[in-house]
Amino acid sequence: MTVDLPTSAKSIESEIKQLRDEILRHEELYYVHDRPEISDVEYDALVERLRQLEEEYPELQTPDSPTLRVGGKPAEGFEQYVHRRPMLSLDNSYNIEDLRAFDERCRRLADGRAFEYVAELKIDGLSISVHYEGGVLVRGVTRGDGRVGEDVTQNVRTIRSVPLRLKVKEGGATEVRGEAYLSRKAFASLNLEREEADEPKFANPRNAAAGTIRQLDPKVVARRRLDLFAYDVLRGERKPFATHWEALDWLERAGLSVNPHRAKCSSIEEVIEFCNRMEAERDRLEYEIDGVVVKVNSTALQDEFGATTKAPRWAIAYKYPARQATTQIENIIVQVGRTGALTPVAMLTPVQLAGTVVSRATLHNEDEIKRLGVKIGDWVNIEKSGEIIPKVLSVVASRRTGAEKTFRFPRKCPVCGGVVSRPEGEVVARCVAADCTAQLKGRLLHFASRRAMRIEGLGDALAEQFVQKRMVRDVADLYKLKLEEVAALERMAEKSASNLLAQIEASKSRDLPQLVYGLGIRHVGERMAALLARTFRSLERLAAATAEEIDDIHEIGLTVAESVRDWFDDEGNRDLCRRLRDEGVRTELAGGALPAHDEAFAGRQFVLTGKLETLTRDEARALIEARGGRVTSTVSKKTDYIVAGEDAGSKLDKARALGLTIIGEAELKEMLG
Ligand code: 0OX
Repeated sequence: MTVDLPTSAKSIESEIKQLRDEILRHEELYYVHDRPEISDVEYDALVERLRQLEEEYPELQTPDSPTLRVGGKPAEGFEQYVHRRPMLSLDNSYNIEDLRAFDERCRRLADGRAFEYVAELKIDGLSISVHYEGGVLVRGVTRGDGRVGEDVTQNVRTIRSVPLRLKVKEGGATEVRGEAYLSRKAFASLNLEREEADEPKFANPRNAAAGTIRQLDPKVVARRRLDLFAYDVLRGERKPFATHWEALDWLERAGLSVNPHRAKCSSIEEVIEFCNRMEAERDRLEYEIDGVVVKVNSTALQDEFGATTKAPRWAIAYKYPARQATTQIENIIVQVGRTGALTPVAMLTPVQLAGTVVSRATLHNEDEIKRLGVKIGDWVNIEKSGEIIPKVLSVVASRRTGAEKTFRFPRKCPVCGGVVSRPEGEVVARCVAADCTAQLKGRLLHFASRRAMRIEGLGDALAEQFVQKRMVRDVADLYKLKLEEVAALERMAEKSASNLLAQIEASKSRDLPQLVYGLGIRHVGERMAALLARTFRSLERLAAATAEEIDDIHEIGLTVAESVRDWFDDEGNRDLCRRLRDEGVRTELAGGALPAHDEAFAGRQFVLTGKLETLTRDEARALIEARGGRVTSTVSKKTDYIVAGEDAGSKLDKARALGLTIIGEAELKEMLG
């Protein structure tokens, strides 16, 4: 599209085009080729610059602009979409005999004609169809029941390995099908975040991917970093290539990510070899797979073989042996974590599973026990996937004897007998007793953990004794422990007691982010703690901050802000902070004194408004923050400087009304030196 514009605007148009091409090139390098040339920060800066230009010149925005990857508003729900050609599922095979039987049927159907197979990985995600019109992404749809899916276009746009414009010339309608998935890394970091935020974790990457694609807020989807491996292409309802192999090549040329582990095989023996080879590789891959998909290469033969209502006759999934086992539940216990959350755990008759002996499996929560209908004494299927704790999948109903006992979820804390509360709409039940020893033990262990105050040697057994013997009532008491009393504990020699005290002493100089994280404030994980610490620079200042001031921090939302405020509003917690400081625990951010001219910034609040001449808002923010200043979005009496650019609006008026110091970009730059 060309737009008639005056010459200066023409140069804007060319800048926009250049930026767009540059961004697309970096996206492809990063997401498709895994070979980034620039840092995330540089990439974000490019996208931000483009977003600003497009905001100013909306007529220059194009439907394939990378800025469209995020920015959509949360959806109300998803529209249904009828697939032009059904998205079939796959017949499964679990052993080599099944594969040979599949081969025999194919050979019978081919009736003497020679043919090849393509073997490719079966990615453990969910199938998605992506529609392009004239090469531009117009729609993304879930598989649904195969006939009708849901329109999740906004979410599919956030997948960086899905190009918004195909790299090859394409007229008309093209449909790309593929498997959307979360890499192990993205899954682990998502679950870590959820754990820190006290939200239920996803059981595996597939569930996480499925939950993510149906998220109503595309911004949430964008953060979770879904990926997609393409495995099929259609034009209209037809397959445009003579072979599947060529289709995969074309997809790659079109800029999609196609899984590199694939093989053209001229016999089922070669397919079997591929299956075995990849099984050995399986755990080294960056994503989870559940087997291999075997497809007849020739699309003409595929059409001839046809499909049942459910699955094509020309393809089969060879599933790897599951990481599942069957065993008996001997008991169900309920653990109480540091936040008071009650987690039911099945104690199992030990069973060998994927290389380890498993004797417990999580039942997550009360609703999960109901959903599974599980009783004590039941035989159950359990699953272990990746690094996560084994979980109970289902009850083997046929093995019931009638002797199984119904499990009653406790109404009182199993450790302290305190009140258990489960607010409406929440799945997690919590002990709300302030003096619950299980919570205290959990808090001690969290405080002492490696990423918090790193007190080596303070493990489960010791924490248990400290709590039971009432030697420690909160984390500050750790700093009051005496050598004699620690040495007198079970299995404690003088030497290890003095080592422990040395560790506790050393923990006093951990930096503020570790301390804030160690306090175990709900919703404050490691990253949030670091942001809070770097912004407020001392525990005292953080304790005095209003929820609004905390919410003003870029990347921190209201839930966290309110949770922090609530925590510090508690008199007991404030007292705890005072005692920590009195014991000599560092409550100021380390990093040395700031250079003299930074006094102008340290601890000062800035508000940016209007359009600055040369700096973007993000650049100005970064420069101010680097000097220890703080950028907030609301003008208040506490604002030290308001930096006003062109077209500054109501914030400037408010600043004038409050008599605040108003500066321009030039003065800001002068301050920055
Ligand atoms: C996967 C995958 C899924 C086409 C014909 C029926 C299934 N999970 O990686 N599906 C297909 O193929 C469709 N291929 C795959 N690789």
